Amino acid sequence: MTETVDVVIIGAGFSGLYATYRLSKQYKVICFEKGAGVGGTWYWNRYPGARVDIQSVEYSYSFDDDLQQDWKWPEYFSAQPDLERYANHVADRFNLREHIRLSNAVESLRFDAENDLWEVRTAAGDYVRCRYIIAATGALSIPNEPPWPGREDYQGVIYHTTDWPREPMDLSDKRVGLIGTGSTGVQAAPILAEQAKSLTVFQRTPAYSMPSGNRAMDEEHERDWKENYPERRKEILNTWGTSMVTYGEKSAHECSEEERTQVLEKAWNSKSAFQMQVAFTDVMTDMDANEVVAEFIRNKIRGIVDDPETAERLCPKTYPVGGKRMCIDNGYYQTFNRDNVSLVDVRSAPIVELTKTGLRTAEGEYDLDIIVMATGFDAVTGSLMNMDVEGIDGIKLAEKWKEGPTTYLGYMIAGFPNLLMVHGPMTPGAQAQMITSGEWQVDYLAELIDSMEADGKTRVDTTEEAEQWWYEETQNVAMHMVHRHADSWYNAKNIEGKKGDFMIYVGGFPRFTELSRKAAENDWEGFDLR
Ligand code: N01
Repeated sequence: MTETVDVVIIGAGFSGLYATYRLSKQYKVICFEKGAGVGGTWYWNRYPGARVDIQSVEYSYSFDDDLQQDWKWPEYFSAQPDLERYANHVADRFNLREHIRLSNAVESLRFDAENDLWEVRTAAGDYVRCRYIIAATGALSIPNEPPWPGREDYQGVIYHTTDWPREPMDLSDKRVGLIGTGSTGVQAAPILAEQAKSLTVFQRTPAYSMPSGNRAMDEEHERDWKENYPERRKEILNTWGTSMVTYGEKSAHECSEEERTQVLEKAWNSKSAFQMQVAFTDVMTDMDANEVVAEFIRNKIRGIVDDPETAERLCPKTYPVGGKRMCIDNGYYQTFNRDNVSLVDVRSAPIVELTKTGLRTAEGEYDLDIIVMATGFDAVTGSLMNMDVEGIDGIKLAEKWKEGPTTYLGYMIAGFPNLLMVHGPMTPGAQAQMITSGEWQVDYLAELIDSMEADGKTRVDTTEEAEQWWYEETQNVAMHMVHRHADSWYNAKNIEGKKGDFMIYVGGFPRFTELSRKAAENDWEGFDLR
């Protein structure tokens, strides 16, 4: 028998869980989840050291005051098990499991234009028809594994960080190779170094990272947040990255050397990587101002790492601070002072192939028992592109997006009516704290659905003109920001062969929400309602 529901939600990560909560109050909802548990990112990413890089008092749901008052975070920056526990608690507390089907990946979506219904087919054989799809598929779900030759010859074990096994592993007699030094590699390195016999870090581009200052939650801090949640949550929505910062009031050029150091020392100890980006008014728009911050961080690295040559190799010099997601670490640079850790530069001598016993770079061979790929993700579009999605007139999403994604405000794709996205391409993505910005987007989409229902509309699409406007806004805003000088997953330049347009909106969350609200208030301008 064919099931028909109002809304199918794809993904039971933090946004999908909230969408399930929000929409199941009024509508018949099914949420399909590929994993065997809820939590999305925090279900899959269980590599050693996996931990959130925003304080948990902020990186948490705001939709239910009892929840935010009751829940106790054991540390300032929660580790993966605590975040997964939180996701499970939310699923249980709000009875969401009755709507969620685990281990059930959506394989295809087909729009039936005669009836304004989507046909959803899943790996477990479910076939469901629904009026709306909410794709909460996550920006970072499809692993990027560079196709080095020789993989089948390698006799050790390879793990991408997102597929780390659930069972504990004894690494004490293992020679581990870690490829990649983005946020993931920077978190994994210190723990792998402690656990493994040896750790070789293969670095192509060094990261900017600052200390998290993580520690057990202190009662005073927790009480302060819990007493002030309503105002703080509101304030957060008005910050560039939906995370609490204190905006610098002066340009870096207006400050004396002494003032600059004072401001930057404070930012360095602030427990927020976004703080470094707003320490002066022009860090994210002026390359010279940015260089002041960059050199401050390089000097910190030089001060931490004992071997001057290694320190210099760890210093990022080819792109601006904040151009890629800045990292926040628990002893990353200190790791390179250990006797069992070495750093290999694979920019000057790239990895050529995997061998029977390890890997070969252009300069030498490395024997490794385990290779950890912290090589990032086919970000933003990967998960939707992996499904067979067919819109009006048989148009395939893979075909439409083959040169790169286009969307209207990140929520909709022209020709794919009633398919709504959270954290879709050209939303602020990880340039905003994902739980809060996800809640905001879900509320916005729920408002759209509610208004359609109230007006008796059955179809919402967008137009190519609206997509073109948003494309230009997204690319233009990036041209005013230092992001344009960095290759990263924000502009798809982390994956060979991609066009390199910005897939992340870097104009800040307040501007994104302002434009979204303006569209809603102008009778859903840019949305084509029928
Ligand atoms: O991925 P990345 P990530 N040869 O793409 C390297 C979020 N996150 O998983 O820079 C050699 O940033 C690549 O080198 P290069 C956060 O939003 C959050 O680390 O391309 N190296 C780079 O060093 C983050 O931005 C949290 O030159 C290769 C690394 O692999 C996002 O996830 C924790 C290579 C990939 O870095 C992604 O972070 C973790 C090759 N062929 C992640 N290909 C928290 O909240 C790639 N690399 C804590």
